[in-house]
Amino acid sequence: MPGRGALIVLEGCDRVGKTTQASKLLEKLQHRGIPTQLLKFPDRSTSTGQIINSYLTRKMDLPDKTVHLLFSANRWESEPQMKKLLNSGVTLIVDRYSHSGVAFSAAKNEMSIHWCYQPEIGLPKPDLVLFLTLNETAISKRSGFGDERYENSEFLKKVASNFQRLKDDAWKIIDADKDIETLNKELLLHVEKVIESVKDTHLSYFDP
Ligand code: NYM
Repeated sequence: MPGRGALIVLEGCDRVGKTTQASKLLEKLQHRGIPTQLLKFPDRSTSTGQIINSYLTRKMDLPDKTVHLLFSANRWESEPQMKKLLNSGVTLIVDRYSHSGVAFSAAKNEMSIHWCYQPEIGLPKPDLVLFLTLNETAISKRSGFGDERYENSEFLKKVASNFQRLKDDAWKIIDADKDIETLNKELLLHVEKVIESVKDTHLSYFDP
């Protein structure tokens, strides 16, 4: 029995390099023969994902709580497949997950962190959250915002402070102000250690 795969999540504010790092991790793990798949939330290809995409690109308005629950439903759509893959030994590298869900929605002031967390209860809990950070000067040197909702500095400051309140033992805070390869090597060390340490354990779930 190969044991179960690890649930590894990349989190952090916009433009810190999560997507680039996630695909590099996938490439390296697969190259080493470790069964791995990449997931990204929101998954804009599903039925809920298409509504979320219309909302983010300002083609549609929706009440804040509705959108929050849609982001969560978008994760629940993948939950059966995630469980199946993890339990069959596939490691999942996930670009944003429940923590983005809570940190972004709670930054709107309409909903508390506690309220935002409730629909996440029961989803598979990450074995490792790689939280990438960048100081303001480094962020300003990277390519600019698009025009999706949430892409403004004031809002993202609130998101960043919410993220700080969500940290737990599974988190590694990583300074992302490094070249792509150096950063990837650092992440890979954490990822390989976790893959090894969880393989004979049960998957855990977000609890109340
Ligand atoms: N976002 C992402 C949320 O507001 N809630 C969520 O649950 C998730 C997963 O969507 N600004 C926000 C964060 C981003 C936006 O994500 C789109 P991306 O990674 O830029 O496609």
